[in-house]
Amino acid sequence: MEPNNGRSSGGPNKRTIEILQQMATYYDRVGDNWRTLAYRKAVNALDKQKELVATKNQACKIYGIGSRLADKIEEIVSTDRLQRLESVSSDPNDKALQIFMGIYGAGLTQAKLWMDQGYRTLEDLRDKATLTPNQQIGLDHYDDLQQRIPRAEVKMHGDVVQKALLRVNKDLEAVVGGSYRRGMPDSGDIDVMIMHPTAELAQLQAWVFDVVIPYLFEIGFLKCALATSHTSKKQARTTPAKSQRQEETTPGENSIEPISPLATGSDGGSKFHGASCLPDSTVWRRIDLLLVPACSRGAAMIYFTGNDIFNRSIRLLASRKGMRLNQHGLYKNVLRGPGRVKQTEGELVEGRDEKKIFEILGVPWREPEERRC
Ligand code: DCP
Ligand code: MG
Ligand code: MN
Repeated sequence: MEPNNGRSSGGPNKRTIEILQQMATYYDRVGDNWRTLAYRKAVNALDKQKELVATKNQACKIYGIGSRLADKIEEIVSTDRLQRLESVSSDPNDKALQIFMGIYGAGLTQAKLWMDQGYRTLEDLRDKATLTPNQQIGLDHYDDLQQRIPRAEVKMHGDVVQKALLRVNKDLEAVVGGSYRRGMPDSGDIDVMIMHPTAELAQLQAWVFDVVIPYLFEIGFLKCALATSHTSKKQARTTPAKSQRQEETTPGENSIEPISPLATGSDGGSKFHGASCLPDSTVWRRIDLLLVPACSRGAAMIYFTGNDIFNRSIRLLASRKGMRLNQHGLYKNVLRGPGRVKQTEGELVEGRDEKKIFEILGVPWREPEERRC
């Protein structure tokens, strides 16, 4: 197995990947899920090619690349540029929109609203707009929160959480998931799963929400809560751009439930979103804590390791086999009505063991580093 950190390897299609990646980022920003997915799939597919893919014909033969994308690949290779990308990135309104959407907590809708009110720059917002407390934080820490976090620093944030957990119970564990667990050299945020060999959710909530999080605020590590499933709905409504997108479905994949990380049901909450800062630093980072009951450790590991595309495909596969996979477990005998809409929860087949879930689904085990699509 070749070690691959999930970033483009610098192979023969490096330049094409670079440009397609920028298109994916653009579509992601403007909330076009379907194109984002198509571009990301093409990036992943190209990254695996050992030779330069130069023509439409060659590109079309690759699984994961459709004919329109194949056209774009040919354009990039033959002209070293992509007109579509240049037109989107030179439109001043689009630039303002992208800047606004870069504010943590502001999605497309909010960004458009600001545009409609005549604002075009961050200074406009600072001076003239009425912002929610979270938007204010997003604006004040705009540059920090935009930056990717180096792997070593992600680990240090995880270590702070781990230390705080040990003060409460010696078996509590902080496992850093997300892009970090997939081996990426840097991350957009810090995703920490909080687990214990036997504790169920209520116990974890008591430890984490009542003791650990207040302590982490006290020592100045946690700076603010941005949205948490534990607090009132009102606070959780300031939804980060990422999760807004998660709630939408993609054409052709509407048979799986949208992945909604803030969904709580009646469990009283199992997530905390906020910002954290290391003792000797002034840079605020985005941090997500996920409380994982012992019975769903494996399912949560899969969910919180991602990536999102891998999660979609493994969930779709489960649903095709009459099962259902979510962050709590793998369920069978799920009754589905028209449009494959779920009608019953089904019976839990496996939740604890990540490998067993793969096995039951008949999916060969994939190391986190390989979970890219
Ligand atoms: N997740 C998902 N579907 C989504 C969003 C997230 O299944 N739409 C899961 C998979 C992700 C994990 O949650 O890996 C953490 O989400 P992040 O948004 O933090 O994404 P990553 O950690 O993968 O990437 P980044 O480096 O941008 O944080
Ligand atoms: Mg992450
Ligand atoms: Mn996250």
